[in-house]
Amino acid sequence: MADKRTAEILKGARAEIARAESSADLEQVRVKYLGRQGILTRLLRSLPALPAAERPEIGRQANLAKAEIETLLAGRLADVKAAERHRDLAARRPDLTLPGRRPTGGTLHPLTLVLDEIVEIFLGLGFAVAEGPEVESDFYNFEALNIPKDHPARDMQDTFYLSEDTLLRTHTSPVQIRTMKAQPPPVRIICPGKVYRRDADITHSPMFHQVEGLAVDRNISMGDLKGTLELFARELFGPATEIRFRPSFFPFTEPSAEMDVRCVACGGEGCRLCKQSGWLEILGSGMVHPRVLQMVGYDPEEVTGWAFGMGVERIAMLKYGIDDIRLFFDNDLRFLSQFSAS
Ligand code: 2NL
Repeated sequence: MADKRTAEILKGARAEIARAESSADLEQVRVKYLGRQGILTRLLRSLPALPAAERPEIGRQANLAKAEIETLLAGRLADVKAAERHRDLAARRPDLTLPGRRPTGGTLHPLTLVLDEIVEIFLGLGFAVAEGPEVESDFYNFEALNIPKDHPARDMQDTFYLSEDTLLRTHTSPVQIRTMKAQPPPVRIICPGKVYRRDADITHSPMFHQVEGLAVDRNISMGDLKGTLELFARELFGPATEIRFRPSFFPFTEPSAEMDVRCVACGGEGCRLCKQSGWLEILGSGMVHPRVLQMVGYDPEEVTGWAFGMGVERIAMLKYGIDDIRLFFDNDLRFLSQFSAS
């Protein structure tokens, strides 16, 4: 025979569990029936006071009721939690109208910027760009440039040799030799590219960049050289840039001259950058040595020419006030991202 009180309690609990909308509601129901002062708890606690004949059956039914309520609470709690999660997700829909994260744009390497600028100036003057191999023969790198066998530049100390006769070019002059051997005068070219020397400190890198220029034609004079390079300096460093030429020596030019520009840091006052001289050396140049012209099959009685060479790293360091050449090759974006075309 079903106990009326247990049946009532169970009926009430089933209805309340079914109505519960949240985990908080369910907790209230649990406390009401199964808590320390809960209705069913109190019934179970009062069993010992019942007549011995009724005690087992009422106890059995009360325990069954307790088990059912626990099962119903757990089941409903799972449903309610799932519903709560759905409501939460619906309330936090992602905003599909938010703009995306923009990819950061790259910048040109400072050496590329300076190299391009130098090349553009000479393209504007009617020069053509010529390129050639970085692995060269002794002939193109030294012999054809009138650099004798015992010259210090040929030393193992300064040149990367791959074999007795092959090496990494130490300047871009071999490109000019190749161009002259391949075509008759006139020639007006610039040769940008990588060159290699066994040297490494804050102003020297074992690989660096050079731009050399060459003009060969009838009646080419030192005056053409000075005028061209003065114009170049004013395009690169500004229209008021002062220049000066100093006598120098290279085996492949005679006469030879180095060109200085007014110190970009102090304007000529004298400072650390220009070592108190007020001037910065930016390139070497000269009239192409007659023996070099002969070696490529040109007649030095028919044509004359001039040539120059400059280090791109050195120009970039002066232009941007960079004091350590290694910054160009460390690939540190904190350094590289500071340069942009202007
Ligand atoms: C420097 C000096 C120079 C040349 C390079 C040259 C090339 C040929 C013939 C004659 Cl094919 N000369 N190049 C001439 C004078 C100077 O470079 O300080 N470079 C960083």
